[in-house]
Amino acid sequence: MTNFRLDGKIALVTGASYGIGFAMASALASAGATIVFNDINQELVDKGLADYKAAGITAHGYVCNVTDEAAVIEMEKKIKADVGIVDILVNNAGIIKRAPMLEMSVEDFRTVIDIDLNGPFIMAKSFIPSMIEKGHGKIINICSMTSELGRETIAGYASAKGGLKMLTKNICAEFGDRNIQCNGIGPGYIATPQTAPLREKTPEGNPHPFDTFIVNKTPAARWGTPEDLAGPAIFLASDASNFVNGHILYVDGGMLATIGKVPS
Ligand code: NAP
Ligand code: GCO
Repeated sequence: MTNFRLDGKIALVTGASYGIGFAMASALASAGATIVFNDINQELVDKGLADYKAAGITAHGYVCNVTDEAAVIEMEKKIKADVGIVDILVNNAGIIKRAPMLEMSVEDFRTVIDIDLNGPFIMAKSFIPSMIEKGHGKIINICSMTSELGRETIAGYASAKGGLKMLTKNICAEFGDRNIQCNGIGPGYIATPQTAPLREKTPEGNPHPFDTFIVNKTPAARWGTPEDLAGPAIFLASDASNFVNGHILYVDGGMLATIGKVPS
């Protein structure tokens, strides 16, 4: 019997006060996991705790910046003492900065790389030893369409997400024989605060040109929702995926399968 249940498992989802992280954490909870999450400040953690409670989920929240190795090591110790050894790590926390490359500061490029790539490295490095000790572990890195495709104005983000795809494969290579499965989820264009600027209507009340572009380029003919990622997250967090490793599962409504269609 294929087991999609997560009863008795502890799942840590980074940056999960809202958005995709919140939706994936809620899905893992529905499959039986105990939910732990972190976010960048206490206000966001408190908001997340209240929203999880409203959803009937007793979550454990921690303030931690994923780019701060000392803080991550401290958080790992606290979680182990408070809740237990983390079985499932979802590296979800991330930011994006949009600017033409020649106008993008090196500082902004470095900041995106730090949060979107160095952060998952620091988190995995800090949590893998206890997974080895426990005899199993699941790591799910939240990649992107831009792990495969470039787009103007997001040089730092695409570089980070491309690197995150390869970090995923490297963790698979180094720890597969320790019963650790490290896979990625590559969401397509999802309606969250991160993409809100791309969906704002024009002053005339018309759809944002990028909104129209994405709907036309996606075979599903719609933006994804955070809930579209629930099933893929449960699959990659569960024993049902124990022989899946180093794989990036694109949840994109079919976008990567096509060059797009002529606008009608
Ligand atoms: P979001 O709405 O911006 O949420 C990201 C979360 O991560 C926020 O809670 C954010 O806190 C937190 N965060 C940022 N920097 C952090 C840090 N240094 N340490 C800890 N937490 C931090 O983004 P989203 O749309 O839900 O996306 C979540 C993940 O999916 C990201 O990795 C994103 O790149 C990826 N993704 C998104 C899409 C999409 O279309 N939305 C598609 C593909 C991949 P703050 O509020 O303080 O920033
Ligand atoms: C952008 C978007 C994308 C999405 C996502 C697509 O500006 O192109 O923000 O980067 O967030 O990563 O998979």
